[in-house]
Amino acid sequence: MSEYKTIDVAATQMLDKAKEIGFLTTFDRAKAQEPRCTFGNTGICCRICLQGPCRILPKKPGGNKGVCGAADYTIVARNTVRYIAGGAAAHSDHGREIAETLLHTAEGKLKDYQVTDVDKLMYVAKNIGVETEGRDANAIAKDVASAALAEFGRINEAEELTWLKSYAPENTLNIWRKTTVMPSGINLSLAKLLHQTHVGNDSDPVNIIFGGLKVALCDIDGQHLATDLSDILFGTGVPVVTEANLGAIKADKVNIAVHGHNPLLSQMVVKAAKGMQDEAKAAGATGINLVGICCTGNEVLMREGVAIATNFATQELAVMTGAMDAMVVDVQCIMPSLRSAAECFHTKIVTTSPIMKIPGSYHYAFDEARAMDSAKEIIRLAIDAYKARDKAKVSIPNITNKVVAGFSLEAMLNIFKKVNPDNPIRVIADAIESGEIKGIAALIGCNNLKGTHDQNHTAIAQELAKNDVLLLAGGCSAQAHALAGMMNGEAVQQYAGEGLKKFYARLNAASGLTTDLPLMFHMGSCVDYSRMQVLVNMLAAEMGLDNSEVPYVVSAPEAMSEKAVAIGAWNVAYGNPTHVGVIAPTVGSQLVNDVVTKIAEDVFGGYFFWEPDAAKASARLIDILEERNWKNVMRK
Ligand code: NFS
Ligand code: SF4
Repeated sequence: MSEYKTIDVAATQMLDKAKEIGFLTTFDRAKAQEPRCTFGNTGICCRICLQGPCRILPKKPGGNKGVCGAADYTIVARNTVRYIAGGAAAHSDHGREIAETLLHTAEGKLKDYQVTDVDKLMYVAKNIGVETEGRDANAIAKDVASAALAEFGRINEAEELTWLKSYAPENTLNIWRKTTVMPSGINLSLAKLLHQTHVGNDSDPVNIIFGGLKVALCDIDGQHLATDLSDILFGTGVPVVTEANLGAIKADKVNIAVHGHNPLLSQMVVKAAKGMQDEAKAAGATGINLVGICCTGNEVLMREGVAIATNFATQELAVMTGAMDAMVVDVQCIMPSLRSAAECFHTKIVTTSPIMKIPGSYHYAFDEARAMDSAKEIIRLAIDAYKARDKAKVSIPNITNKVVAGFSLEAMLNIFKKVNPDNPIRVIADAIESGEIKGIAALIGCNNLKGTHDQNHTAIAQELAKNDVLLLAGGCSAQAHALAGMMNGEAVQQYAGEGLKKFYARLNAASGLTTDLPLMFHMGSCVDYSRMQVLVNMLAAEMGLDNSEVPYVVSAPEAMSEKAVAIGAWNVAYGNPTHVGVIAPTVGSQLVNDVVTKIAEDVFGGYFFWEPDAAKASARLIDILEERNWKNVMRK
């Protein structure tokens, strides 16, 4: 067992190296933060106005409320929904950038981008009600992009968000309408929520939570349009075989990591690199090697088969190899400490977004109008850096694992089609109804060093697989499985129960792929989680169930970011039982905690539960699936 809080062997080697050179990593910093302040940890610290911070001190006369009189439930509810606001802002702003790029592409203003996936364009256009008959792709793309952009500025509260309305089942929509959480505009809902939680405004915890859920639904709306429009611009993922872990960094190559979330730049870097191998060779390397970290990594993995270097908690360790020439970052989940790590080596950290700069790092303002040239210039920076690489400082863990990824919903349905050409989604419905598999679990979310890096991700996946649960994965969770060698057909043989093995055998026999299907279907980045929800919606329709009756659960064993909170919240609103592996800062108010873990189920069918122990969490997830199956049988 590693002396560090990680199960990853490559990470352990690099943590040893960090220790040797005296670099304090996020693992050291996580330790230094312990013990945490109980007020903050349980959510009963309020800093919403300058009279704060106010803490709830129940035993002190006058201390059981904040200076303004806010009770624990108000403080906890406000803090929680402000996380959701941060997450929804990040996801939807990402979506807005993609939408603007598609619009400008369709208008012929951006020469380096084009409509790549016309089938997806048609599918999306039809879903959201854009006319396609006899129109050319750019005209349709322009309307689709405009419809996406209209989601942001709409202020007529009688109208509803287009993506939500077009994809969610009628029953679910009606629950949202009845509970007044159905949003009309993304910006409006975000502004309203910040207003609602201002000092001296709403103190009703339930009303505040409903405001938060409305914004969480904006989160999935922004996510969903980001996915749809990224697919249109860059293509929809198809199965790819590649590798994962730090061994994907190559000593003889110019290594460039793309890190962050937005594919607008990383896609260009991948494209540009293909034509620049000779420049790398002229500098003495054998070529250019691209690797991915976090969700930008997932985006280019899905569409281009780029290898995964590592996930969130271990991003600094990619620099520790001494062979990372440039790390090109865009937005979100990028540790500011990368810059200090880079100082130990020759690595260039290149920030590219006007809202994401790191003092002391190299800022290259990415310009979509000259995207290809920008990408080339960034690659040249890396090639220059390579020339300054000190070979004596290079040590790359010799660890990689085979990865089979690229499972957009379209790619999955194409495989199911080989088994059931008329009704592909029936393939899963049959397997559930016959008891071959217990249901589906989505393994999602971040790393959180309150626990051990990747331990619960992998442990829960293994336990669920053993119990015949079909696994979907995304985000840093998917990367955890990939790093650990679980995202391939061999892992099915090693971990799956008999039922799940049979299910896979049937798919493998028909799939026509050159490799066996992996233990979990990697559906993309966190912004792509709508792919999972659309699958559940289809399954509900096929099985004649409400969304909240489908044997489907969600697990974020190491949730960390505000985005993860927003994602969890819309999953609950969609009817999905949602496990979070860290104790949420809602426990400081019994009332709020009960609302999100119990009462939510009566209203939406979905609810949260907090469970840091992998064995207990797995057992509960399996119980939930069994209970839903049992109820569905009884209903017939
Ligand atoms: Ni999701 Fe992906 Fe990772 Fe968490 Fe961050 S990269 S968007 S937020 S840490 S899974
Ligand atoms: Fe304190 Fe109220 Fe201000 Fe919060 S809003 S910091 S509880 S006075």
